[in-house]
Amino acid sequence: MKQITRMFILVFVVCFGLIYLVDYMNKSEGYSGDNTLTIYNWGDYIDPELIKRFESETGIKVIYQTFDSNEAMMTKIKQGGTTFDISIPSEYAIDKMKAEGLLLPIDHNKLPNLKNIDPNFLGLAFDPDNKYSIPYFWGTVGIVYNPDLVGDLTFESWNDLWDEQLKNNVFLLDGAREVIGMGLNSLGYSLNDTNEEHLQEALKKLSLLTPNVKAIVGDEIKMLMANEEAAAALVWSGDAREIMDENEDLDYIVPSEGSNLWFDNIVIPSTARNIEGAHQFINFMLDPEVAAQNADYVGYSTPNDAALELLDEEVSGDERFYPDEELTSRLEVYKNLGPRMLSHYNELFLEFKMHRK
Ligand code: SPD
Repeated sequence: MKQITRMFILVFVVCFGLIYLVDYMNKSEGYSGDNTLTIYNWGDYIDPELIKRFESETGIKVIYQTFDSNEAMMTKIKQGGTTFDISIPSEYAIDKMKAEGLLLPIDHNKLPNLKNIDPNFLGLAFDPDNKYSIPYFWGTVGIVYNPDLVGDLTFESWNDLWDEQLKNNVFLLDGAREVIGMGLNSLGYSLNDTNEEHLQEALKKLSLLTPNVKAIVGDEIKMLMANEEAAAALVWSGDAREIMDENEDLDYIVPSEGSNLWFDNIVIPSTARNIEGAHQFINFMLDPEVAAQNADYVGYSTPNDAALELLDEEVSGDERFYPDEELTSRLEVYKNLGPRMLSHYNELFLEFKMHRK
């Protein structure tokens, strides 16, 4: 009898253990074994061939998911339940994630290729010792336009987008900081402004842009602009380069009032399970040949000096995408404005979007 009871307890413990394990793995979406690496990246932000190469060189299987804004990415990582090993937030999001304990420290000893990064991209204010983040791509925000479709506009100022010749002919990228920032910059204010009167003024100004806005779109903005579906668009610089590779008639400018200089860095979120694999991936992406291939594929500007040397001079010497000091001095980096103000920017952006409907 005793033996039957023991058997019964053993079977019960094993079954309970299995149920617990399956439940845990289900909750941990993205986790399917030790030798996997779950990457959470912006859409269209890596050459897929490089993922295959990383897998075959390391034997690590990559699980890949994408996001379309820093805000969506931070919400998902905060929710937990997904074991992301790698993500690629922008500077103000890195600062926020650091403050909220959402990032793990990175061991520089495991990154021999870190030496390839231009020192100008290291030690920036949002992560002074690069304890939590390693440079991936950087760029600006500006206007891509089709000279054949913009009447007599020459495009120097943000205010050109408000011109009545552009009725229903402008796309905007779907980003709260970018759109509110454009509104603020067009009025001569900082894109980190937190003065409520200025923010309301910017919202009012943006509402006047509504008749010109054909759509607010995600990554499809590249295909739409290359196919000449609108005359002008608010875009990130790398997307402009990709559009211009597809359609050579288009041009990109950073408006005279100033704009945003941004940095997207690789991080290891606190949800990570494969910390060793995450370091292997970061070091792989820092390899000059890999970084050059990636920059060629996605169109964004690389902070990797050794990779830059491998790029076509036509690309690395293009001041629209590798701006000179004069232009850079007119640019501002987004600050982490704190959770309340960042939510307020999101609310204002939603209000602008609602106004369009
Ligand atoms: N295809 C998406 C590319 C993402 C670029 N990130 C820009 C972030 C600016 N804050």
